[in-house]
Amino acid sequence: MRKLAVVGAQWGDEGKGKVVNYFSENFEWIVRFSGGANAGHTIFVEDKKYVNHLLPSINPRSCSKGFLGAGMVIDVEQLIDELETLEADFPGISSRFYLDPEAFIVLPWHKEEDLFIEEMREVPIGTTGKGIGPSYTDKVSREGLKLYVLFDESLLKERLEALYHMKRMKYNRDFTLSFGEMTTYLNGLKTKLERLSVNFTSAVDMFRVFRSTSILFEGAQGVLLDLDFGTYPFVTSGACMAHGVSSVGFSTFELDNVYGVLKAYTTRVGSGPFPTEEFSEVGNLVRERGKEYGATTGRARRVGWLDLPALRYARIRSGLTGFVITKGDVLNGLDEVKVCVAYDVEGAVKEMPSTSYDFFKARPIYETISGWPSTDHINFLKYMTFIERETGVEIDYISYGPRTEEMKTRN
Ligand code: 2SA
Ligand code: MG
Repeated sequence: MRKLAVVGAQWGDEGKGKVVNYFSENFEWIVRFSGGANAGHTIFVEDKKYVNHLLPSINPRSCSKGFLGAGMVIDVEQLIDELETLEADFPGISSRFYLDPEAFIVLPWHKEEDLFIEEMREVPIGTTGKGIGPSYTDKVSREGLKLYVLFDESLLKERLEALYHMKRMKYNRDFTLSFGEMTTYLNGLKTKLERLSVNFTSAVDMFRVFRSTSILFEGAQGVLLDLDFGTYPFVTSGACMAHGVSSVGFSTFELDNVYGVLKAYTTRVGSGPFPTEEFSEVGNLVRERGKEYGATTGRARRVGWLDLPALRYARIRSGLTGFVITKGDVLNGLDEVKVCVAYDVEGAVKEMPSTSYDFFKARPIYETISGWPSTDHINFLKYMTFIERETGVEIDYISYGPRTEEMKTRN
């Protein structure tokens, strides 16, 4: 049965939610494998817009199911909010979501920590403030709380107490919620989750089911924000590339396709290198037209031209087998469009950065091409052919608007 991964090919916000939602009809399971409520995946059901931060972008109208894998960090309160929003329109939908009990919990302490660590940084990363970094930090340093602790009273007490102790020692400060308040808070969330009839089932127990069914793996953020291969340290703390499927028990060799979602231009939220950033009026125009504001934080996104060296890098780092291009329509009507074809890295021309550090030193070398009045126009077709030739990856699908149905195959 078919296995497809959809990942962001740039710095996130390429339109993965919409793309996943388009494909979701043909998949039994939609699986999120990394990240947390820092993501903002927008889907439309008829005219109504839903922004999911944690829930996989299942199609509420079909019978597909969603799985939240062990590589995720889960803000349980946010999860309940999202479930309740969907429940109001699709009663019973919670029972179509499954959580791996091995996933980590994002606590209010983590969100608080996220904010004050940002204040302490000489150059803030521009995080979403959703507690992602601190929660993954606790995971790696072995102080984190996995979801299963919610269901064992004495274990919860033991782990929470140890964590609270560590945090207060480490930062020499108090947190808004005390240890006792946090226990009450988590017990309240547990009761709500039980009422919502969401499932707790590990990927181990899903092994057979997952092998015999179709799965769409829904990536979060984009390759260039990946903890290992993005523009470190200006990255998120999770896996943004297809290798993240290993946390659900899959090898990337089991994937039939890895689609990179590619926006016809580039955006980035937060700090860090962005070689093709455009500060001119055109940049502002694209931001307004493309509604380039964070789906989670509402922050204005930085906007720039398409960056081919970055895409070549993304292709190799993430083993992309195809592209889905989005938002070409946002550039409709521009006389000219610039494309970065190579970088000047300290005087040397490079087609592709060798390491993530090259992004910090890169100056874009542009080619200017003619714009298009609509995405059906020959100039947009030429633009796509140019991208394909220059990256060696075919564009298989074209999205020409925010709605799920506004999508067609390339040929
Ligand atoms: P974090 O919060 O620790 O993951 O932040 C670290 C960096 O990762 C960036 N990041 C994102 N970039 C684009 N889109 C994201 N999701 C939201 C959206 C963001 C929003 O869909 O618009 O609403 O602001 C996302 N999540 C994390 C972040 O900007 C930092 O650079
Ligand atoms: Mg987004």
